[in-house]
Amino acid sequence: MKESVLDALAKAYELKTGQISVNRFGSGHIHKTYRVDVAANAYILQEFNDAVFTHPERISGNLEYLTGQFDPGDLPFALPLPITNTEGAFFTRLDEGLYRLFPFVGGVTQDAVSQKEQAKIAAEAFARFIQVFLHADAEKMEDTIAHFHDLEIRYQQFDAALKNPQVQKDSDTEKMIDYYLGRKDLLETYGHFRKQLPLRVTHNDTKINNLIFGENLDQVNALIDLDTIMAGFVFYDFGDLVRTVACTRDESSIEWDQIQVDMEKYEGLLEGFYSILGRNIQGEELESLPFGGEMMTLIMGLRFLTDHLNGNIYYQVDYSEQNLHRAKNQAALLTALIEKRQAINELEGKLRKALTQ
Ligand code: GN1
Ligand code: MG
Repeated sequence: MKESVLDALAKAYELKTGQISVNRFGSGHIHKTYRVDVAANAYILQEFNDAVFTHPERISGNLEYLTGQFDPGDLPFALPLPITNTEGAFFTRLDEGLYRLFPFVGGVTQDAVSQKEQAKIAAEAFARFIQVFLHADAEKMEDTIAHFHDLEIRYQQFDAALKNPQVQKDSDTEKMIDYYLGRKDLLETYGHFRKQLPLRVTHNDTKINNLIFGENLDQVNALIDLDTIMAGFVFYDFGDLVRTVACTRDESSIEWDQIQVDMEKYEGLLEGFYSILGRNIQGEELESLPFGGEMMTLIMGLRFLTDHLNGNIYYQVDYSEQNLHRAKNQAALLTALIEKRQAINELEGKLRKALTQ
């Protein structure tokens, strides 16, 4: 990062002067994230991706609305908001781009969990987030990315990319295209739940590395990546957890034949969600959760493949085939989830029944 940028930011946030060190941090696919150490203070600095989030003011508006809707003491973990600059704003615009600064929260982030108990703790945290805003008016939230989890629109974007691909369609790509076209049947269930279920305030990016765990992995210190908080369905948040927790390999793995559903961790997720939300939301919302696992895996795979066809214009990649590989990974997980659909539904039914006994 350029020294002039650092100097301007240090002024904008009135940082103490002294030795500054800046290092790339985390594994997010959208913003560029750094850990900044100044004197004895640590921060997270983000070069904000405003090609993806074209309305940063909506993020600020949503967070300001939510701040008035809860007492931080109601949650057993932090929701770290950006630090305001000298003008009182969450974002700082420089010629080089848009930046923001967060307090650094210590702890551990992981791309996968190692046992059921941790899956349960993760699910409890995201369920508490939904619970604390159940009384808020989800309609007051603005879409920070239009149609973010809209499966119909994501298929339309995929179809558009297919008509005008920016890469050679090799046989691997063709296979993936056929795979995702073949999953359009999930649109029907999606349409059904969308008509039936209420909109809630949801996080919408509940992948496991958006939690900061305590050193012993037995508690959550903070829930981060708050840009996609907007109105959504409960099954979105449960589904993204399934996608990143209840699987035997993480999202970046290329060991396709090792990708399976981990039923024990799946059970941990259901237990965690139900222990917090089981009595607060509707029966059909609970029933929709297993569908969320399939749907969120499908939509991510579809988005990765669409980006591959578009020439990697959305997600950060380390190599040119990475989005295709991510799509292949998600396809393997989706296949495994569909194969286990009956067993998963039985598990969900059993836990839902236990709530009423
Ligand atoms: C992106 O920023 P990050 O890496 O937490 C993406 C999510 C995807 C995820 C896949 C704004 O999240 O929707 O689930 O990558 N965020 C946005 O890993 O597109
Ligand atoms: Mg993230």
